[in-house]
Amino acid sequence: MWRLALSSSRSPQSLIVSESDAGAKNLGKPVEDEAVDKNIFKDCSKIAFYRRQKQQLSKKSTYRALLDSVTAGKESTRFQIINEAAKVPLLAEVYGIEGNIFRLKINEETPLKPRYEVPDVLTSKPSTVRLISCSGDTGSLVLANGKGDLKCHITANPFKIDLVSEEDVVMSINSLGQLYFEQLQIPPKQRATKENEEDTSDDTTQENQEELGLWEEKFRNFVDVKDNGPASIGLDFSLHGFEHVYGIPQHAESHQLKNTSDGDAYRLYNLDVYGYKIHDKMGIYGSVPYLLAHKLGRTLGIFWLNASETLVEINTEPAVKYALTQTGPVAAKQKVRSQTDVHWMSESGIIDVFLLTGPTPSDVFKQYSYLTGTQAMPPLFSLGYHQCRWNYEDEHDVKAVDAGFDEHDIPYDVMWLDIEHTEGKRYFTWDKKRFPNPKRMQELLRSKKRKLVVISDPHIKIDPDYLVYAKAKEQGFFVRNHEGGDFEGVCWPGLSSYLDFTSPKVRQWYSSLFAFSVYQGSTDILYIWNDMNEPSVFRGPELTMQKNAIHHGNWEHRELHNIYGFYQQMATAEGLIQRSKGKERPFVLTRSFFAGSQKYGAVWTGDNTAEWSYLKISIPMLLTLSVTGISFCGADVGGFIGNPEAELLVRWYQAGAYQPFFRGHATKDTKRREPWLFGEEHTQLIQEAIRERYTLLPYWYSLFYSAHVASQPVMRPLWVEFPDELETFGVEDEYMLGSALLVHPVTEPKATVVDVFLPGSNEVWYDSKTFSHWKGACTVKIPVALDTIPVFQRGGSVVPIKTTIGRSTGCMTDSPYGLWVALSTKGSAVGEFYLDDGHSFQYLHQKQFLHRKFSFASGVLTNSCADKRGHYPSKCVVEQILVLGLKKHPSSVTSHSPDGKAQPVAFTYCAKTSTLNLEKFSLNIGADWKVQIQ
Ligand code: NBV
Repeated sequence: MWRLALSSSRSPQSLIVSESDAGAKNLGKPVEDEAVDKNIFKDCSKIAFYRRQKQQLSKKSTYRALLDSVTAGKESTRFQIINEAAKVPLLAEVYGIEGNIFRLKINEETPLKPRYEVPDVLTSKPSTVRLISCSGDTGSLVLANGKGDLKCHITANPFKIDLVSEEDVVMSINSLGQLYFEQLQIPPKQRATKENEEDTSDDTTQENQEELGLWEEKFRNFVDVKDNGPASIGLDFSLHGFEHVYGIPQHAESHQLKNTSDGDAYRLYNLDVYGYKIHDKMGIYGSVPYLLAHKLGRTLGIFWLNASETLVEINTEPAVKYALTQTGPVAAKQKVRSQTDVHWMSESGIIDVFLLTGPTPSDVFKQYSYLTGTQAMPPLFSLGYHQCRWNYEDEHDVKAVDAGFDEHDIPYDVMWLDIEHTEGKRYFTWDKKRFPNPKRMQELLRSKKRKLVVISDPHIKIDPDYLVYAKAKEQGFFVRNHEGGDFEGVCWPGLSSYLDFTSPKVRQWYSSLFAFSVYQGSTDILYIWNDMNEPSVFRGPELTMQKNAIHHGNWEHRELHNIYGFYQQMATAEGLIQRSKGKERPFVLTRSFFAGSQKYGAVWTGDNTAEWSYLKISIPMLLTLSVTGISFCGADVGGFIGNPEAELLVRWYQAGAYQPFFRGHATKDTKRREPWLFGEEHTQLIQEAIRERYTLLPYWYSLFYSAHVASQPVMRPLWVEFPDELETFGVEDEYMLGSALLVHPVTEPKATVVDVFLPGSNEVWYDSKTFSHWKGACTVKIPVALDTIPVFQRGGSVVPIKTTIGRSTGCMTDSPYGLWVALSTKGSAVGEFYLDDGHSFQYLHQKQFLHRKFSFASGVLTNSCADKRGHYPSKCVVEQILVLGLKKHPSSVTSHSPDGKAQPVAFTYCAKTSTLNLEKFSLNIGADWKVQIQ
């Protein structure tokens, strides 16, 4: 049984209150500027299944495949594997999946009871392709995909699988013999009663029992009683020729994964870590058990579909090794192929792993989204700027802040309300004193085409008079404790129960709470934020739920911990869709997430700190999320904890304006920091940064469309765009937005210059402000003042922009467009543009969208249709075209409109910067036209 921790910690993690405080107003307040108390959280040495695997693996008992057991089914090829320790063989299944994916499943053939297989993550049952079994020798089996260019070469003894692509072994599985599988056992107590049937003698001492944590595991004052006993699994993957691996968010770490030393694995365990430490591999709010590897000529993915606590060890051996020569004792250089070994370990479940074979980064993105879905198409407003604070106090405060934006001519789209807007942290209610008339407040926002987001956490205050609680209680919708009662834990409202979002019935019911008739005071401009859904449980072990709490289907929490938050966001998004009768796109921000969360909305990086180092690490953190499918991600601008100085705040706005989810947020005890509170100069700088965001909205929206339909991340590490350039593989202080813009945010105080790496020997790059240009494959020193945001446009691209900024995205619907055409070294450029109504599903169901293509070649810019299926009438015109890199002063510029009319276009040309500016131009964005430059 679990006992409560008596936390002696003074850290912010001790938002933990004494029992008597539970439900009272003073729920403990964060202690500012205090580092994370890491003792609250486990490191590897405190994790029993880690210790067991290490201990057992050192004994080197290898598995062998029983190849005479092979059966080739319609979907998969199955065979048994066994080692001396295993009582019965395991069943291995290899599947070929459409799009050059292999799936390997290993489970017990007939476990004592079913083991958890993660549901609801795969978008649909992946289509299998038949694998052809080619003759191996007696000790091996070769399975090939249809074309025969990809093969799984299975060696019987010791059991190993090589993934072979065109005769090249790209990956080996279990070549290090780390396959580990704890088969379910009868609990010792029951075993003892069956004395005669089995030998019950236990060779392990009490001490060793504790060390192994088989049926019980202690941590601080908590005891985890494990009814199912040990059930952990593990497997190793050797990636041949790979030195660069990425992914497995969420960690406050570098984009490129680091080697782990013993006891320092990347942990995937969703936890609420206030002010998390940076450059640390501890688990924070979300988990995507998906790793990418890249080398020249190939990108691979390993998707480990398991929702229990997971650890990942990485070991990269570079390409050059020193070895003794055979002829003498002198150390000599010996060229060996580099290799990265990845070792996955999970507490329970089965081995279910997808091998994504690429070969390009773009192929791997498609393969992963084929399995887990693409980024949801966000409503346009959600790409604008969001203003949040814990808390905007009352309606009056909201009104004043909203007005502040207009007074300072700063666009913004969304006002956010944190937990204090509710009646005693009862979600779906309003504090009557502070927010007596929520509809009136929303009407005010609506009048400026702005929106409201309010918070809705998964814990529900235990209060029989609270309707949400009463209904959920009555229907048995809460997670249960080990003893069978409702699980109770302390969170913001005091003693609370937690909705069991893993149950489809609970999700359906929760979704129904968002109906306008049920959620009093809500209107169609209100959207949702799911916080604390790791789930966060004050005074729980590691501030989360006991692992032996019970969910729908009688599954223990340990089986599915990492997917709990995913389900809440799923139910919330569904609720918002339903309230509009299926018409409107939802917007839901979640703190906790899992593989596939991209289908339901946006993710942010939680409680960061107002320090330069946190601004800096936001880039790799977001890049990692982006390559693992979650394009709509951001970090709290300004840093949630603490008070940023004006310079840091300005730099953070500048960086945030170029990150996908753009929200300013601050914790309770910080000083107010609305953009206009730092003096005129800084107000203007922040205003400019936000306005740049709005200028680029058409580009952002088009990129999100490409993420949605073509699986390409919005924010891309350089290696994704330049996969053949080694120099890009480790870059994480700059990145690409789509394929056209390179952004290098300033993340150092008092910077006067930044070193910007411009990749690609065939590329030319243009400074987006000064229009200076450089050939690629060099590092340039860019002088920066406080108003500089280093952004470079890649030659060969066309970027659509808005030329007039309004108060919010909604106010800009009819405003004109501009095109930034940056010519390549060959004098050409291409780009795309996507538009729809910005809020409904009509783009999907009625094909009401506009997808255009711009191309520039031989002096002619053409606007043509990129997708004939789409139709969307737009009155908007392109009124300005800027051509960068035009070497020659044109003699004339003529536009050719759809009706065949040719008209001269007024232009200015600057020889110094080689730029041509077409103004007073006016042609419909959705029409076919040409502009000829002579
Ligand atoms: O709801 C309050 C905060 C919220 O503002 C923040 O963004 C979340 O990450 N929430 C965490 C709970 C309390 C944090 C101390």
